[in-house]
Amino acid sequence: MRQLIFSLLTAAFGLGQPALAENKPANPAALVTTSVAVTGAVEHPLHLTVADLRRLPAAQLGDVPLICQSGANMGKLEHVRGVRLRDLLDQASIAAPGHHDLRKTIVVAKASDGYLAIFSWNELYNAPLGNDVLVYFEKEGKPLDDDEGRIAMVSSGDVRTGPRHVKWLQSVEVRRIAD
Ligand SMILES: Nc1nc2c(c(=O)[nH]1)N[C@H]1C(S)=C(S)[C@@H](COP(=O)(O)O)O[C@H]1N2
Ligand SMILES: [Mo]
Repeated sequence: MRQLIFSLLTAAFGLGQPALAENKPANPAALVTTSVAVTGAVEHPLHLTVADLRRLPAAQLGDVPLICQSGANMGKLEHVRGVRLRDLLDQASIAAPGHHDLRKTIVVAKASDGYLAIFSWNELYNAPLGNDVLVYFEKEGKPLDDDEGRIAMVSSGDVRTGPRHVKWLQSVEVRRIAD
């Protein structure tokens, strides 16, 4: 009986199932990105294809559970491979002439559907979390499918990893937010 009630609840409310994505695009192929730009307050703006990313020092993550901002379990990313966001920023070299400039610097990751995720310089360079922010182009040894494009990003140290899982990553902009 308890089992029956549970089954009915599960059927009615989708309990125990990965929550349905809020806004799955009808045509993800149109959102696919094949390169990422590093722009803004940097000394050397970059425009990197997947082949370029493959030439940078590689970093991998094991299983990354995907937890939505709501707390819903959205599944997981398995064995992603890419480069650390920090390594990309080092290649571009953040322009920060003043002693206090870096602490007022944020990094805005933007996707081709307009989705944004934001990091502070302190998170990336002055906390363990920065080790696990990856711009990735491979999952389980294969290129990424259209559902997240050829290039994506994840911050696997986040408590809820959904918000800073950026599918179809297009650009990374370095911005100073205060004077
Ligand atoms: N570019 C882009 N990335 C995105 C989103 C989005 O709408 N656009 N949705 C986010 C949300 S809300 C979640 S929970 C995770 C997982 O979404 P998925 O299950 O649709 O892959 O991706 C995140 N990344
Ligand atoms: Mo989400």
